Formats: sequence, C-alpha cells, structure tokens
Amino acid sequence: MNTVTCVAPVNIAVIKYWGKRDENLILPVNDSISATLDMDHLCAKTTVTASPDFKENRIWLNGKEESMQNPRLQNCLREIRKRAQVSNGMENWKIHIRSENNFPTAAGLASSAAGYACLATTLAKLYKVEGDISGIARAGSGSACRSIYGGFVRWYSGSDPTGIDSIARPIAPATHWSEIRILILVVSDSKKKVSSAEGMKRTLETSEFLKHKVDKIIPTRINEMQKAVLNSDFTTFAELTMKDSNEMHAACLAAYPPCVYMNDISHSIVDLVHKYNDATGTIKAAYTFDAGPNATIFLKERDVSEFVGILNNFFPMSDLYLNGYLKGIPIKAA
Ligand code: 2P0
Repeated sequence: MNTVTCVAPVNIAVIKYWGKRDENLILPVNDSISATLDMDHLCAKTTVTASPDFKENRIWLNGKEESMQNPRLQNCLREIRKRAQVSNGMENWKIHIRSENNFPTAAGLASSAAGYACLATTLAKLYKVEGDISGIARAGSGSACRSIYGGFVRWYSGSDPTGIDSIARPIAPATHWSEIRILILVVSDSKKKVSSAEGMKRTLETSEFLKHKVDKIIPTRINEMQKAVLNSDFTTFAELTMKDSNEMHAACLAAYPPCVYMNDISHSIVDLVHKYNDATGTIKAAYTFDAGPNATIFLKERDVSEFVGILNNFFPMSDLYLNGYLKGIPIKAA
C-alpha cells in the first residue's frame, strides 16, 4: 500500500481566464495572471492511497463519496498515467482519493483550482511523475494550473492544438512583493447559479464584448500586468486588476441570456473601494470578483487596518456575519 498527502493553495486571477478555445482539453482563449494565497486559511488537502487490495477506484470530496466517472477527474488520471514512472505493478492498483477544502465549495472561491492542483500534485508524487505538472492540473480545471506555483503566476494559453504549450509559469515569488495583502470578503457561500464552465461557454458564444476584450484589450494588458508585478507598481497593478474584473463581468452581462455573478453587496463593495481611493487621493485598494458575488481586495499591509476599519463601518461585520453575508479573512499572499 502506498499513500501520499499534499496541500495546494487557492489562486485569484487579476487578469481573468474566461473562455475556452478547446472545451475537452481545457485550453483558454487568452493568457491569465493570478496571485496565489497562502495556505493558512484557504487550501485543499488531498490524500491518495493505492493498494493491491482495493477492488475499485473511489473518491470522497469533503467526506462525501462522489462518482469516479467525472470526465475531468478521468482526464487528470489519464494525463498522470501517460507520464507515470512506476513499474512495480502499482500502476495497476486501484486508488482511493480523499480531498477536503477548508472553505465553501463552488462559492466563487476557486475551489476547483486548489482541488485539481492538489490532486495533480498528489498523483504526480505517488506515480513519480517529473517535470511541469501544471498541464495535468489544467486537465481537471483550467485555473488549477496556476495553483501549482506560489506567488504571481501566468498561464500561457499556448497555440498548439494538443495543449502541450498551455502551461503555467511563475512570474515572481510572493517574497518579491511581500507588502501585498489579500482580503477575501465572503458575500455569500451558497453555490453559484451558473457554473464557470457553462458561464464561459455562453459568454464566448454570445458576448461580442468578450471577443473585443480577448482580441483588443488582453494582448497589451497581460504584459502591462506582468510588468506592474515585476516592478512592484501597485497603482498600475490595482487599476488593471479592477478594470479586468469589471470587463469580465461586463462580458458576462453581455452574454445572452446574461450571466450575473455579482450582487448588490458586491456592487457596494466596488463603490466603497473607489470612494476610499478617491478620498485618499491615491489607489490604495483594488477589488476583483470571480464567478460569484465574493470580493477579493488587494492592498498593502500598512493599509489593511485602515481599510478594514472603514469596511466595518459600512458593513458592520457582526450584523452582516449574523446574516451570513460578509466575513473578512485577512490573508497574506503566499
Ligand atoms: C480565473 N475563473 O481566471 C477565472 C475568473 C473564474 C473567474 O477560472 O471550466 O473553474 O474548470 O476550466 O477554472 C473559474 O473557472 O473553469 C475561473 P474550468 P474554472 O480564475
């Protein structure tokens, strides 16, 4: 019997992935860039055990048994088997997979990213797979390839139809920009109405604005963002982060029927951040929203307590927490 356990972090995109050029291979229409969170608060933990005594492959997610027939899970296993380096018979043993998140699943908090990054890492260790494994994580969920690395990470869309060049690469470790802090405001932990996969398919098929964003905005912006990270230029980083989030959600609203992920509380957080920045006469905070109403706020360490104070004033934690709306978790970039 052989057992391996790994943990993997959540990542938050500052230039978003939204649209696939190949649905089966999970190849994106554009490059994306993310920041990886540290693992104290949000992470996935996966244990895989292989045993000659197991009769079948089985998987438990957050303690509940799920089907092994999930095509994305099968994609990951297929990619691992192609590169497995074990020849002691273990490659034929059945496996049991147990994976847990310490945060709400499917609430727009990139649970699949941490989950599949963790699965790919754990399986790679078990089967002694060497080299870059971001492509294996990508086979499970696109954004998972960025969770293989810490710090700031770029996922290159690649151009090869096989997906061989659609991999993630680190831009800079978190230590490169250690004053950055990330605050997650959990507006709702309920499951989203339209999954990311369905939302991005619909947006790509019907939103003219997404085509404009991908063709005309992202090619320049992705390099500007990478430069802002490398130069630790917070003003540019923050402005590009907010614009990219706004444009992703504008593209979603321009889908037919529209995909609506942000709610009234999300919009009031956007207003608050802009008012805060206007009042301070500089850009001190940036928001970004994924496929859900929860906000991620980027700011510098020295501004966290001031911003949280203002946040508490406008969204009294106790009230909103009691109503299950808003919960602040200050998190360091990993
Ligand atoms: C991102 N999101 O770049 C974007 C921004 C959400 C909004 O990647 O179909 O779970 O598994 O490849 O990676 C969420 O989509 O989608 C996502 P699949 P995924 O982080």
